[in-house]
Amino acid sequence: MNPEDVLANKALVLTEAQRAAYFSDGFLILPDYVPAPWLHRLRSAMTELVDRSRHVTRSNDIFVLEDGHAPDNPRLHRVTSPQDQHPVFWEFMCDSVMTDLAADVVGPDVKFHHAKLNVKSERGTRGFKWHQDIPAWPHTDYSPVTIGIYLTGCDQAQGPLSFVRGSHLGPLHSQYDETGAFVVRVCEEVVRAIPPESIVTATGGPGTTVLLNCRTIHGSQENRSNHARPLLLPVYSSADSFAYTPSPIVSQHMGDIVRGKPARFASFDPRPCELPPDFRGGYTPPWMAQQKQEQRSAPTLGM
Ligand SMILES: O=C(O)CCC(=O)C(=O)O
Repeated sequence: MNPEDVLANKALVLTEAQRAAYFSDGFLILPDYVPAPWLHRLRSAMTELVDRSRHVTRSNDIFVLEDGHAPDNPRLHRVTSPQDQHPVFWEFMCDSVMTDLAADVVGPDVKFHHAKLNVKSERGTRGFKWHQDIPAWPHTDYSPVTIGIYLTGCDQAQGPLSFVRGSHLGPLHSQYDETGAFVVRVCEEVVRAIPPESIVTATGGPGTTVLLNCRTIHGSQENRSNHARPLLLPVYSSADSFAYTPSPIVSQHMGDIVRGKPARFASFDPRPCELPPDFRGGYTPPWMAQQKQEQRSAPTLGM
């Protein structure tokens, strides 16, 4: 569904000014949005999953481990598809606290695509270079929105998300490097052209929530603090927006309608999107692809 049709529906939880800001900036930050009882349940569920990871020795389809991970010191980069691992996450992703918010920016009929929980353990978990999301999971239009929830809050030292204001209205940049590797980052030439004044960083208390359009350039830095930075990241789209490549992250819930009704016709946006590699052959999490690229080339500037 295109933004004009979304805006023809009355907003449910956002003000019209907030919706206008989302569509003009490509992101929106909502301080302390998720209520404390939900945060409590989500953090308990996360603790259970972190406990499950203690005896995992290599990254796998569920847990992406960080350097130093050990049974007595679990260090996680990510839990992939947490909604498939613990029922509380799926209950939350289907609750109106999420689906009404998604509806305000994708329209009343909302479809779930995938989710991850970027735990980003303390003291050294890597950042994520500047990138755009949609080339990893192209859709027939650009309605997909990632809703990011800081489960315990995030300060400047914890590697918060940063966004380039208005970049969703510009071009989609290649996420491949010069060797043809899909590294999920834009090249240095693009990074150098980012006006510093257009960069906005999302910090905030527990429950602070960000809405991120799938075309917006964003990234994050290393977590240098003594605290993990758990960020839950469900992705939704309009029901009439369809992914047309195999997803890098799979879920039993992919394609579920979590609000409203299924579409009978697809929505199309003619702006082109570079295709990702065929993930049926395997998926390298972005940090690993970026790390391999850095090992191949000299250190670079930027995130
Ligand atoms: O967790 C982070 O710091 C970055 C996440 C991100 O940019 C993404 O998942 O697209």
